[in-house]
Amino acid sequence: LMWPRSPPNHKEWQGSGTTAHFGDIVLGRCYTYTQIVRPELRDKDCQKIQEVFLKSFLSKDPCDATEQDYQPLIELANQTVPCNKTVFWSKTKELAHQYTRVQQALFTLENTLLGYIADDLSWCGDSGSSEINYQSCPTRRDNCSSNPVSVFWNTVSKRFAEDACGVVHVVLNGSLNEAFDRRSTFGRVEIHNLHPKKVHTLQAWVMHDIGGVRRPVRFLQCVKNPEHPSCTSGI
Ligand code: 2NF
Repeated sequence: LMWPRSPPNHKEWQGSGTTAHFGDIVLGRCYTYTQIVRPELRDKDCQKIQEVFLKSFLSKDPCDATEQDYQPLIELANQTVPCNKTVFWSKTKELAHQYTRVQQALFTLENTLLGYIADDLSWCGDSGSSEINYQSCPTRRDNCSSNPVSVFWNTVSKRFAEDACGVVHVVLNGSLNEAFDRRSTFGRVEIHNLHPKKVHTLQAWVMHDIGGVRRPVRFLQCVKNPEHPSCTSGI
């Protein structure tokens, strides 16, 4: 007979541990979002969402998280963003959110239920215990790219992009040498999961003077969709 291992009291991993009061924050943010921010979602079951979120990573190896781990959570949240209202961002988090705070019909991922709940939180568990690890969580420095947080963002970002339709927008940082970074979530995941039959235009807003440095534009406003005649320019 094996007792579950007690949580380590030393730092097992290099990253910071699960955010203190993780479960309460998830529940509170879920209620804030569904009751106050988007009351049309008031019938969502936040207790269930919290339970399913915790189940998606507890008692599992935190270097072996998978997209499937988050499928039940994604299905519970089941939120549709209207066509023409999706806003991606890369290295422009503050600015993009300032913009969607004013333009409330627009949605970044963090303006959807799951993005709102998880933004800036950290979480992980352990395969040998059913406890939350508040001490430390693995990162890429631990040679652990399939950690629960990274896999969560890759999975929900992919789904967010797959669901996008009409004209979609991306806010990029024109003060960097490369506003479009292929290694970012936008460059690695989101752009590759837009459906050409649904998304006819990707409009990039390349914002200059972020951080006060102006550099030449290297990115055009429209990604070509060969099937759509109105879209004539490419990357
Ligand atoms: O934390 C978020 N809210 C978040 C994280 C990852 C991805 C949001 N996203 C979604 C958003 F919806 C945007 O459309 O992807 C887009 C932004 O990601 P990006 O990688 O293109 O932009 P960055 O400014 O380079 O990164 C944004 C934040 O996400 C973290 C990164 O450290 C920064 O704090 N991040 C990016 N990739 C990962 C990853 N694989 C990541 N954190 C963990 N694992």
